[in-house]
Amino acid sequence: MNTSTDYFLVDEMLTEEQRLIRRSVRDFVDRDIIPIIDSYAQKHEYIPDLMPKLGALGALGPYIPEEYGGAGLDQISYGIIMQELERGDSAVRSAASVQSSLVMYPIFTYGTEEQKRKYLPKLASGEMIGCFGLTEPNHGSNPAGMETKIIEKSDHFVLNGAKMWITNSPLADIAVVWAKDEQGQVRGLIVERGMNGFSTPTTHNKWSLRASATGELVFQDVAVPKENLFPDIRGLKGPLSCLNSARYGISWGVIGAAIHCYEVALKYASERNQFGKPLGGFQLQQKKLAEAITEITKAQLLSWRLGVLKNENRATPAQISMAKRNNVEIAINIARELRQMLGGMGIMGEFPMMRHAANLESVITYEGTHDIHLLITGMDVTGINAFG
Ligand code: TGC
Ligand code: FAD
Repeated sequence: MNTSTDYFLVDEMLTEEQRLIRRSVRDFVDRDIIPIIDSYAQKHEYIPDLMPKLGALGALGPYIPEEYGGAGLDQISYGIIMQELERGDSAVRSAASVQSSLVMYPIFTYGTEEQKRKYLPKLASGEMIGCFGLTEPNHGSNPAGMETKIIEKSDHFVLNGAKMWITNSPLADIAVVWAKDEQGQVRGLIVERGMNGFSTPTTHNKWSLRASATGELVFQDVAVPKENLFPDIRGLKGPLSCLNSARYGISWGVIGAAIHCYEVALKYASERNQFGKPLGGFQLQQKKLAEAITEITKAQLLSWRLGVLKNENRATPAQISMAKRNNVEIAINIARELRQMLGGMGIMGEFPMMRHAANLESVITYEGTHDIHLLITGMDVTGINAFG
């Protein structure tokens, strides 16, 4: 019996440091997440103190330089961390990837030196929690239509508008917010909890990512000091460049969810007998397992190669879209197929398939829907924009 989830020995392409990182994050997830995650997901509650624990692990802003509190790691290390966290739960990976790719990345890339020194070390340790506001009630796939606005005054901007579906918003100390200025250009700014007119209502009743805190960002004449603006980045490429980093991390993350489902199903197949033999002895069940490990293997190779290109600054947005789209699709299919393999037990909280499958419904929707990523690939190969 070959129980490896690394069928093509991707491990051998990792450095010693990357293997150590994987080990330490996997140990953390096995010890601190897997035993409790079902209960938090069932209660629809966020795991308390998750962010400081992720900070202590080095999982927040892993590729941000050490002088700003990050771990100064490469992109493959970042991907491996996301994979191992999502083996626990997509909500845990979401919390880490929003903080890393959507909050620390823009502050590091577009922020002033003062902004970097003020926010990055606390975000890296998990003492401070951040969120990212791009999506609005009327503008999801098409963020260019955003209505949130800033108006310039002498020493501050007045911010009005609303963001919706924002991961971490109910817990956040700061929000990286994208809004249009009076010239209609998209600008980025840091809004702090406690600013008058800023509130973060929680979104209740999700059937997916139940251990993730999701909410809105509401701005009613919020006075944001001028020093909180990202000074030089203008246009949609500001937020979209952050999505490149997060989507790349998701391409790795979802492999972790698929691996967890596969590990559990393979074990179950050898232990559960029907018709006098283990489930694993039936061709139909072998098909499910064989196809799952094949797709996991292909996804691992895709993300590893994308990580190499990212390390060399050569990964294109279209390549990232392809990897995010492919890997989320294989992961959600694996979760659904392998749930069936457990029969009735597959619907129970003791087993992770339903939770992973339900989580992956969000993952296939956020950071660009499955359709949007297909259209990005379509536009790349034909040169024709089919969005409008
Ligand atoms: P378009 O005209 O194509 O581009 C506008 C400008 O942006 C540049 N650009 C990019 N730059 C960097 N990275 C990318 N991926 C980029 N894609 C485009 C482009 O070159 C152009 O630059 P310039 O200098 O000419 O101004 O833009 P469009 O309005 O036609 O929209 C394109 C489209 C539809 C692909 C884009 O808007 C899109 O990706 N839509 C999906 C929206 C989305 O993904 N939202 C995610 C919200 S955040 C989230 O979901 C977090 S979940 C977190 C969690 O819990 O883990
Ligand atoms: P819509 O854009 O209304 O799309 C509806 C359907 O129409 C989709 O199937 C879509 O594929 C399809 N569609 C849209 N346009 C086209 C087209 N041109 N051609 C063909 N089909 C099309 N956003 C943030 O800014 N920050 C966050 O932290 C964040 N976290 C999230 C957490 C969760 C749990 C969820 C569910 C979402 C989160 N989002 C976040 C928002 C997410 O990015 C959006 O939900 C997503 O981009 C889709 O937007 P929408 O929901 O408005 O769907």
